[in-house]
Amino acid sequence: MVDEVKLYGSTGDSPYVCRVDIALNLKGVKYDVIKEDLKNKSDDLLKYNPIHKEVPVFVHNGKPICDSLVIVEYIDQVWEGYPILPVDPYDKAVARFWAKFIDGTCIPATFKVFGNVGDEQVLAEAYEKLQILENELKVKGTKYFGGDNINIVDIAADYIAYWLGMIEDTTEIKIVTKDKFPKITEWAENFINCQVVKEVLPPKFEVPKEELLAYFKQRFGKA
Ligand SMILES: N[C@@H](CCC(=O)N[C@@H](CS)C(=O)NCC(=O)O)C(=O)O
Repeated sequence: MVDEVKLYGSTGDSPYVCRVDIALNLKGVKYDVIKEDLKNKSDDLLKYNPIHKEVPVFVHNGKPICDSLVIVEYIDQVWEGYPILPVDPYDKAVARFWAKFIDGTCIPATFKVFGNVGDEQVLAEAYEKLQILENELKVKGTKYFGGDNINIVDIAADYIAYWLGMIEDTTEIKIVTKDKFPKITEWAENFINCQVVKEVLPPKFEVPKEELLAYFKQRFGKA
């Protein structure tokens, strides 16, 4: 039987959707992309992800899976070839820990900076979380979080490598500087230049500064 593989993404390219693109590219899986307009979600998206109503949704032979990192793990288990998670149970648990830390702690901390411009405490919190990643890269001393090759931790951090810089450029609020976070900067450069990543990264976006800041303020600003 030929696998039917569909990825519901969005017209505004998302780092969460891109995680799935990277995983599929690593495994060499062919798939169809359905681009959702998030302001006018399709019935299929609402049916497949009724809880969060978000992309990405991955549909494999008619069965939907939601949440980018869950999808990445699923892809790793279903398709052989490139190991996206370590095979050793301990190493796998450690990789999951870091992917979760990046997803649930580091990324939201940076969102808050753009939603609370000028708030020194919010900025200090983002620095504190990113410093943990900086230290981890320093201790590992490898090209990627995954070692010589990317793994789920690098994929989880795609937003930090690519989208964060675009948001910083647009808003003129710089969080990750080479001086403050040399290891993250070096890692980001390596990551976006990794062939399998480069092939699926969306083009740079252009959103007016005011629109972008208003979005972050509304979603992540302190009440
Ligand atoms: N935890 C989710 C987050 C996905 C997410 O935030 N998706 C955004 C696009 S970047 C979305 O679909 N938002 C729905 C909306 O804007 O209504 C994941 O990792 O897949």
